[in-house]
Amino acid sequence: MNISDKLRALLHMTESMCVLTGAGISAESGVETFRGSNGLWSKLKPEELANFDAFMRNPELVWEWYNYRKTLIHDVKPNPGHYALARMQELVSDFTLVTQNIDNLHIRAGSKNVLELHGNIERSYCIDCGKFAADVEVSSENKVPHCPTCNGIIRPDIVWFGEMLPEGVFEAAAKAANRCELFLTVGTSAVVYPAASLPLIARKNGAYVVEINMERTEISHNVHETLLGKAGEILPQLVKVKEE
Ligand code: BV8
Repeated sequence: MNISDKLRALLHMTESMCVLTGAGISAESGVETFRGSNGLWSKLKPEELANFDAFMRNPELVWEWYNYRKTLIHDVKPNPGHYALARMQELVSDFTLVTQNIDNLHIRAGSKNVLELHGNIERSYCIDCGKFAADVEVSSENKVPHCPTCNGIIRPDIVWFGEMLPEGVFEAAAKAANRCELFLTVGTSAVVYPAASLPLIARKNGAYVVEINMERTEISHNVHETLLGKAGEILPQLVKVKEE
């Protein structure tokens, strides 16, 4: 994959970068994406599971699904794409990493102050008193965890469809997109809002917007460059250029 002169020059000089990641960056760790041919949503409909009504109708089923995903995630490791972004954060003074992923792999790779737009599968909270629950154990005996303080139902700390994003997180991400010189959108199909509006905010602010994906997406016509390939192979090359 050859890096354009424009991107090479920008990588050398920029001190303000914002990166948005989606499920594609975790694909090489073995975590299924959502909308790929054998992705998670090909078997399930988001409306069936990833929404509050579905949870209240059948908390056991939704917890079973998240518990299953949690065990999958505990068995995988960050890949070179995650590590490259953690390294890039050390090289760029104003660096913001925004993720739609809930798999905690950026944090495990060493990235700091990650803006988690859709929550994190390692966190849960009580829907009645709001208290955060430490790592909840879901088992055949305890299919729906309850709050030790008020006995309310505990839910995964994940943003479901139709739910607001965590207070202030999207606003911080939009600010970073609005001031950065270089914006990377990595491994996302860019169909979920408001996350998918971030590359467009960056473009409007005059940032150079680069998409890294295995295929073209909904916003490919709106970015300056699309680098087709694996995030785990392309991102380390961008770090190498930055370190030149
Ligand atoms: C909200 C949590 C305000 C669950 C998720 C109509 C039009 C526009 C918007 C809407 C609309 N109707 C409703 C909305 C809003 C809705 C939305 O955007 N819907 C879409 C689907 C139309 N958004 C919301 O509801 C959001 N909240 O708007 O609040 C509000 C409040 C009340 C009422 C109205 C509005 C909340 C959105 C959060 C939803 N939660 N998941 C869970 O994860 O279990 S979304 C889900 O999709 C995941 O979180 C995921 O992060 C996200 C995006 O998916 P991607 O990460 O992009 O993954 P995908 O599989 O799609 O793509 C992977 C890509 O990687 C592919 O392009 C592939 O080619 C590429 N790839 C694969 N391998 C590699 C690779 N790339 C590089 N290297 C590789 N190796």
